[in-house]
Amino acid sequence: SPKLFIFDLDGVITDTAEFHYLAWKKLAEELGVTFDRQFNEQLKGISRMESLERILALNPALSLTEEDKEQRAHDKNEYYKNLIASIDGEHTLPGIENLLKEIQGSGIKIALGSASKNASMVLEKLGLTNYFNYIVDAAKVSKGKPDPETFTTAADTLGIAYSDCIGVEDAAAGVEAINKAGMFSVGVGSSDHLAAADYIVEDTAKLNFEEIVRQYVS
Ligand code: B16
Ligand code: MG
Repeated sequence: SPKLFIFDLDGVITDTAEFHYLAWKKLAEELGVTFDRQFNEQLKGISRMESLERILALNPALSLTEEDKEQRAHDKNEYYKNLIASIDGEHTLPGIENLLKEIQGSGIKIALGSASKNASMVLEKLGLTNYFNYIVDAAKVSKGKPDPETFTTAADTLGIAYSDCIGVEDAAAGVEAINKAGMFSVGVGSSDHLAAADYIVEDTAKLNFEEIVRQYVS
């Protein structure tokens, strides 16, 4: 059986993915760049600066100085923090807290593997910090998803073999990172984006502990 579950944050534990989208959309509009949900899929799991670079690439006529880029990334984070200021446990996605309880109850460790610099704050607001044995956020890794470092760092720190780990992700870049780490990947969302996952469920309500373990073992 598995020894460690590693959860992505945005889009898996809570729907801050929607707030990231709204914050980027506001910033993109200020830059005069058209930005839609389809394009936003490419930003999921990607770091703040890399996301900005991808948005800027939509309009090759734009050329920003490094200083301006820093300012724009900062602005986006301010919009994002305003949007998440009032979130609480009600914002935990369906089935997640119960799943965390079951995993913890069965003696399996739990880690967070997030590309967000705001990860610890969000977990705290949701009241879920106590379920986690370790938190990997953007400050702990040098290479973001799809590099496997976010996930391998969690396993290495807790002393667990990669083959004993299950990663749960809503982003294509995240699933790729889990697969590259040699872990079992669970994708949450549409198979259009997540076809590479070892096991896919439509939404978090369909994440069932016993079923995930069955899929992992088989
Ligand atoms: P921040 P995850 C990722 O979090 C988000 O999916 C991505 O949209 C965001 O740009 C990234 O964190 C950086 O977040 O600006 O808060 O540092 O999905 O890996 O939990
Ligand atoms: Mg995510």
